[in-house]
Amino acid sequence: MLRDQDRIFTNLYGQGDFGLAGARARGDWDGTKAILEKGRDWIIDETKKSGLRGRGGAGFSTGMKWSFMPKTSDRPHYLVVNADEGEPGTCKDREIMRHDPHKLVEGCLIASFAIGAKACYIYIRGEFWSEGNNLQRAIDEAYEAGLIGKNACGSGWDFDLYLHRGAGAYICGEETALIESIEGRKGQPRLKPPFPAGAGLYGLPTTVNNVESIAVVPTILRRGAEWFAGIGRPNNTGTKLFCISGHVNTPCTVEEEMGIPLKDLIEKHCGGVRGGWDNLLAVIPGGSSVPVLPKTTCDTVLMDFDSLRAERSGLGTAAVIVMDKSTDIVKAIARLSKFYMHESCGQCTPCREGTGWMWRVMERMVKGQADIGEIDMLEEVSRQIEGHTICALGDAAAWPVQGLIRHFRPEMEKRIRDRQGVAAQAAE
Ligand code: L3W
Ligand code: SF4
Repeated sequence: MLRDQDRIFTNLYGQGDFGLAGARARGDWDGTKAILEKGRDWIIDETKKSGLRGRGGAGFSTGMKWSFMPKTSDRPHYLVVNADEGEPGTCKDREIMRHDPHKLVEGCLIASFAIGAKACYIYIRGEFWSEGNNLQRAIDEAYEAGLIGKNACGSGWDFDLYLHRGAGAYICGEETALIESIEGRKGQPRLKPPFPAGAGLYGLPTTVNNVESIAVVPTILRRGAEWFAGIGRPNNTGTKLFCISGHVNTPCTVEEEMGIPLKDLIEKHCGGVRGGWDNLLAVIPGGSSVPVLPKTTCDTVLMDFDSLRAERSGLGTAAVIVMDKSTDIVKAIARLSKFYMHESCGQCTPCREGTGWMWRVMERMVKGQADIGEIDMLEEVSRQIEGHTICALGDAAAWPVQGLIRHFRPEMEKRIRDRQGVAAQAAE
């Protein structure tokens, strides 16, 4: 369990003032100038040493990503913060922006300085209206206090921060679609490479990071990389926000150490599974894009990138969706198929056609109106989508279906057999 003194987002539950006075009382903006004076290389090295891996889903090393930015360049560089948080089940970045926006603003300054960016755009999900207002207030306060703007914190570095509100498209959470959207175009992902570090916003070197990744940086640099690296497990370090929803007694967003057992997370912070642990059917451990896990795996699995990958699922956004035995698991995954079909931007054929195809077959699976052989065909189609599209939405649509077939095939077959039995009886 994470010790209280190791929590970064101590005021997550609205106990504190989210404004500048409250933030300063919690230690934010303390010694920021001194951090900047240590220089870009120090900030990047320290972030690498901390082991911080991106909190938006992919788990890519944050320090490494920053090091991809050109070291010397006469062209503008940009930091873009992904605050779109569209992944179903995910509500952790919302908590940061609602209760602790100054941590993000300070992180934006430090990260931008490290990558040589004098401007940063925070792309916030349009539905986060009041969170956007809190964040804008924090930005305004930081300008007024001289913490950002010209000669930010007295460091000699000029830095501007802009809030950009999105308009409700899930795909705009994909980093290159997000960049297109800021540029005023339809949010459609770009082919990678080039990665944003080479050609991003307005074709210029850009780093895109998740809100949580940026908001933890000031504390890491103040307390030291070793402190952060000492929490969690090797290659899976630090504290992490988990958002737990579904069939638990008290759904919540909580900060814990990376690698906490899933069972502890649910029992200690959410009052347990509705009806008790034995009433658990399955858990989606990282937002709707990662494969579902059956109870037997949930009994022992650890909540970190590598442990969940070893179980052929993923930490994703650490949005834990708990389903008890009352859940129609085939219907639940079919609903996700509908979501991905709806959110596909339609650029590439495997995703545009495949997501619709999977959804239609899944709908028939829900009703048992399918042949047993179609389960294999469904799996085969999901494999045709996975890895054959421009962006990860294709994978995200394929993986939940694959997870369902891997762990709940008997349930799918039984449904088809039951339906065939009813039809045969009716025909007699
Ligand atoms: C330069 C290279 N940069 C990789 C950068 C790349 C990106 C980051 C990770 O997908 C996942 C996805 C969703 N030179 C580089 C390089 N980069 N190689 O590193 O890249 P990548 O391609 O591994 O992932 P991605 O496209 O960022 C993100 C999953 O997240 N997800 C849902 C996300 C939803 C949210 C939300 O609501 N907040 O984030 C859940 O699992 O499926 O697998 O920056 O440019 N050689
Ligand atoms: Fe668009 Fe889907 Fe292709 Fe991504 S995978 S670019 S969402 S069609």
